[in-house]
Amino acid sequence: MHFDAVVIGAGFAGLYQLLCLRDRLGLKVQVIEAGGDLGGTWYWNRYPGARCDSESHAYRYFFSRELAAEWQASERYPGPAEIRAYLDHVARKFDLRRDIRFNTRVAAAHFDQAAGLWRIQTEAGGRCTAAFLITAVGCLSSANVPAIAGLADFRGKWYHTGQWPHEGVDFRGKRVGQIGTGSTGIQAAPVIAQSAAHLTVFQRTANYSVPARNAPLAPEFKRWAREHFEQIREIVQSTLNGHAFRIEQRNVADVTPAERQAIYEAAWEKGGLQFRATFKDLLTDRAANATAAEFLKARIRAVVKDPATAEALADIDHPYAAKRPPIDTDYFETFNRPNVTLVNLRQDPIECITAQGIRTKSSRHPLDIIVFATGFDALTGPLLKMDIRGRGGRSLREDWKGGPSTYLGLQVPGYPNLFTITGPGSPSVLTNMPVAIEQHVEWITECIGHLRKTGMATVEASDTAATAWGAQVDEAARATLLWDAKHSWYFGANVAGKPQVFMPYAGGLNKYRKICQGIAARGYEGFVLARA
Ligand code: NA7
Repeated sequence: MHFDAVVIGAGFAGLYQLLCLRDRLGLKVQVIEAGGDLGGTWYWNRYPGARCDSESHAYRYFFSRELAAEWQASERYPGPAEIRAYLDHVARKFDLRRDIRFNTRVAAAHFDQAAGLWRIQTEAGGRCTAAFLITAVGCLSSANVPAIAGLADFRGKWYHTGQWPHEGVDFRGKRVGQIGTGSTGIQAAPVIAQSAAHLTVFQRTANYSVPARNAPLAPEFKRWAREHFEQIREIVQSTLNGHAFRIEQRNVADVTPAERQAIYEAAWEKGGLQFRATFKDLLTDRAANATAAEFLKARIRAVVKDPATAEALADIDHPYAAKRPPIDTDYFETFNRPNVTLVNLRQDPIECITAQGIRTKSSRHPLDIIVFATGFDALTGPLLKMDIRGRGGRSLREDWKGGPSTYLGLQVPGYPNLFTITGPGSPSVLTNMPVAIEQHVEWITECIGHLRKTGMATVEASDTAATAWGAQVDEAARATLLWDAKHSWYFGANVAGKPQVFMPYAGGLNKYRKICQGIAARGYEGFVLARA
């Protein structure tokens, strides 16, 4: 079967890409999705406490006012079920399901240079071809289960949060060990602790967290969001990170210490990622950042009653928000429960997993269940799981051995007509994802439309453009404190053997949007367009 375009993935990115290519350009499109239904990341992410950290009035599509008027989430932060219901609504409204094949995983995609098309093969052996191949595989969809010796011997059950059983896990009466205290672990621990007999949290790196302050949305807020759709869209499309709040234009040094304290307290009470937006230099100036870091550490010490536990939780080794900043519901309070223990792996590292549980250097922790909240092989992982081959059989796995090289996170030199939605080198994980996704999908759609109009068959990023873009991605990260947290997954540091390259573009979604627009306006500068 031949298609004009094959899209891999049926989450936010894949659905909108299908809609744009099929209904706006009139192409024959097939979406291939490994999961059993829509949702992408949210199809798999169903762990206890799972919730989006973006606020629901911003975590959605903005391309249709009518769609926005039809659907509103019920809470400040949407949970996985509500996100899936929203995507189901979108799919029904635009009749998308008929072009999606579920339960089908793409194993390989090879560019056939002679025929000028992509040959796609699924794990089950299905084949098809396409002029354009678009990956909408998500940035955080390839689960990272660390290779800890002895896991195969463990007699209890273990789960990774990103591959959670759909039927849920019953923690009642169970001794649970949770490894990982990133955004996911911080969401999961309070909920697991409510029903488990005992929860042991294994912490390698202490983390900041600000209360999410989730709550049902008040009718007045919902009305306001409905009536201010255009204004909210204007904000998400013009801010650095695609969220529906602007970053304050003051520096920390512009205010007195008392004013600063009051600003942090107000942001703490308000809750959410907006804490980051209190001052414009929080992510660029070490001294400015230290004031936020101290404020947050003081909060941990004030909440957590046991001094040793409080100290281990507040002993944070990186600037605030230099790693992805979590938001929580009663995370630090959870350590005051009698059934919760913290193990500080910096002092007492894991030696191995045994049949009975986890053995650290100084003690044994008998467990019935281990929860791996250990994150993802971010950005490159989902792409490199597939055997992608470009011109002359060159392989993406080989080409990216030293780290990903892309032009704008949209294309890879040597791989004509392959587009990577929110790929490495784009703002992606540093943003409110649906807004970054819409920008990419619309840019790709316009690019393919341009090729069709001008009778061109292929578009391919040039090597020079990709090299220059890589330097810009590096430079943008170096200008921020994100560069200081070398052990973050932004660098790929969480996956053993992964090259240490800062992957997302940290220059801001607003700036990036203008760069992409300019490149298209200048006749797709840096791309080579060719006839068949
Ligand atoms: P993260 O942010 O990568 O967090 C993973 C956590 O697991 C983090 O605390 C890691 O510690 C810890 N980890 C990973 N491997 C190990 C081993 N081997 N031993 C002990 N601890 C380990 O993933 P999340 O799922 O929380 O969040 C991912 C994103 O999803 C999030 O940012 C949102 O955008 C949504 P480390 O910090 O590496 O020392």
